[in-house]
Amino acid sequence: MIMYQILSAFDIDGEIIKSEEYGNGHINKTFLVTTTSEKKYILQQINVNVFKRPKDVMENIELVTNHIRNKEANNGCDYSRCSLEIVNTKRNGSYVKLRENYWRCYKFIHGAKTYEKIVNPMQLYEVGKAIGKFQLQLSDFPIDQLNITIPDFHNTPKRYETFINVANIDTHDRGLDVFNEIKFICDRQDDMKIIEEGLAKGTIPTRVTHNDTKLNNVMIDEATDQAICVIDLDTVMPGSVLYDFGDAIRVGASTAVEDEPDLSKIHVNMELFELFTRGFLETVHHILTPEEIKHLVTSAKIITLECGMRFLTDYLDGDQYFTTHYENHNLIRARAQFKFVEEIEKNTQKMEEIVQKVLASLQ
Ligand code: ADP
Ligand code: GN1
Ligand code: MG
Repeated sequence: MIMYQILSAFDIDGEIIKSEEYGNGHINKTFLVTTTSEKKYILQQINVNVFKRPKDVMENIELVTNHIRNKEANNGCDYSRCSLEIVNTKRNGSYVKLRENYWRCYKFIHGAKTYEKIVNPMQLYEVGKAIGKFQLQLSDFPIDQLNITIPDFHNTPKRYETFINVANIDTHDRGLDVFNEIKFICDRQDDMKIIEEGLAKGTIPTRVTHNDTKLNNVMIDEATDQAICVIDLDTVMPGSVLYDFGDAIRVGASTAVEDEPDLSKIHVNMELFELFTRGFLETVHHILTPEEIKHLVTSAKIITLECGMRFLTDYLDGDQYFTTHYENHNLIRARAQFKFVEEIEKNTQKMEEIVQKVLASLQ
């Protein structure tokens, strides 16, 4: 059987008891594998439609997780929980190719879980600290060693170009129904350039960044609610720390889930925004430049707009990129993002004041 064949390629302990689909990621196919040993494993089929070169992805993950572990070893961290841990194949590789599919295996991070929406506000303070810590852990990582796993991943102006092309071709005849959403995006075209222009000019530093810091990519301890580590390292690449701040706000500080169909439920939760900002800035304020600090709130708007635009692009393109669970799922997701953008626009000044208040308390 295929699952046995795949799992038997990896150096795992015990016999397989069961394998079940797991988590709510939009990209890879994830399975939780239970064995007769006390260890559990995460088995993933890497999405090659998204990651054209799985080898590059795995090279990055090996480098980054080793770097984090070496650093944390001196801080007495729990080896099995401070980062993802790749389970090698019996031939000492980090992944296996079987019938054109690529598979990898991680040790299951025990005693922790991910959330679609937080249940205790302090969790978001912890998530802010974890995302800041990830930045510090990799601040001395040799950036040139990283493979570019998805070119122009957060190049929002390029994403806009792609969106316009897809909307113009409209292969699935869906464009007429989303005129308002298309207009919403076009009206904000100028806002999209800020981070990319800053990176290009060098006014915003290029750093090693995670690039996918939504809430369900952070493991939270089940007993203490502390954030243990950031997972889903497929898109660790050179970028701006603003993407990591903004994307965490997009989901973490919302009053609703990412695909909430009832737009009246979607607002910025100011308490959560403050808690995340506090956790994050407490950890990294000393390394951030004034230009980065200036754009923190804007970054949440840009990345939410970008994400909504990507969902809408995929909707117009026939739902080929993101995993969807029902018809129109990408459209619902896109609309929810645009509502969150509007909410940020309404509350920009309040959010800026919170950033300044948190910074002042750290001087
Ligand atoms: P995707 O790229 O599809 O988002 P992820 O790598 O984020 O896939 O994994 C999907 C989910 O599986 C995560 O949100 C998390 O709940 C769970 N998960 C992934 N890796 C581990 C791990 N090593 N230990 C425990 N849970 C994990
Ligand atoms: C995807 O893999 P996952 O579900 O953590 C996507 C992110 C989006 C996010 C939106 C490689 O993240 O860029 O922001 O969905 N990952 C990739 O929920 O495209
Ligand atoms: Mg994920």
